[in-house]
Amino acid sequence: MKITPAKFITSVNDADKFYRTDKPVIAVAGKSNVGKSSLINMLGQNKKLARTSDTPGRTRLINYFDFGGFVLADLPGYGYAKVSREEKERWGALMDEFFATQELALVISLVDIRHLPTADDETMVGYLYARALPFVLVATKADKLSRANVKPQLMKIAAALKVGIGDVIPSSAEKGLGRAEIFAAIEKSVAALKA
Ligand SMILES: Nc1nc2c(ncn2[C@@H]2O[C@H](COP(=O)(O)OP(=O)(O)OP(=O)(O)O)[C@@H](O)[C@H]2O)c(=O)[nH]1
Ligand SMILES: [Mg+2]
Repeated sequence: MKITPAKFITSVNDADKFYRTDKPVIAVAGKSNVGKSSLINMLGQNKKLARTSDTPGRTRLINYFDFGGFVLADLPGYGYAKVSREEKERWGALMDEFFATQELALVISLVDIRHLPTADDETMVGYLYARALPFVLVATKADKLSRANVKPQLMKIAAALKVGIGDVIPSSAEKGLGRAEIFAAIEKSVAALKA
């Protein structure tokens, strides 16, 4: 697959405006502050591609990025306590529309490697199963754990989400860890789409 320098395409907050393309679309999902935008920047090797923030809830829109052979959609995070009920409902409606109408090659579902998955993480993965969407789990911020703790923590996360340990890719946006494995999962999903 040809990988060209990644480029921002558009931001949308409305189902009418979901980006339509012939390229495979891959969504990046996860709770607020888990590191979705940072992961996209790591994959694109450009720290200015997607806006990251220490403040959770930074990405409120769906942001699309062109990676040449595919398009990544940076989804607004879930589980951010400080948003109003209306905002949560708006988020839920937008996500339902997104998963119902945007054709996806893969969902990259992120969890924080330091913690057991939250109830919202479990809901997200359950939703992916229910919709029979192809997905891969990425455990972010692996640089924050000691090396010895990575594998035991991956096992706990895999068990909680009822997937095999091979289905959880450890990553670190800081260190560039997991980049090759994530690209391999993307390539596989794109190939499956064409088969
Ligand atoms: N140490 C470390 N910090 C990370 C990593 N990935 C993200 N962060 C930090 O975590 C914070 C949140 O990262 P973002 O990429 O903005 O998270 P997000 O999931 O896009 O958040 P929202 O857009 O608010 O949903 C920032 O302070 C990042 O620098 C990582 O792999 N290692
Ligand atoms: Mg973000």
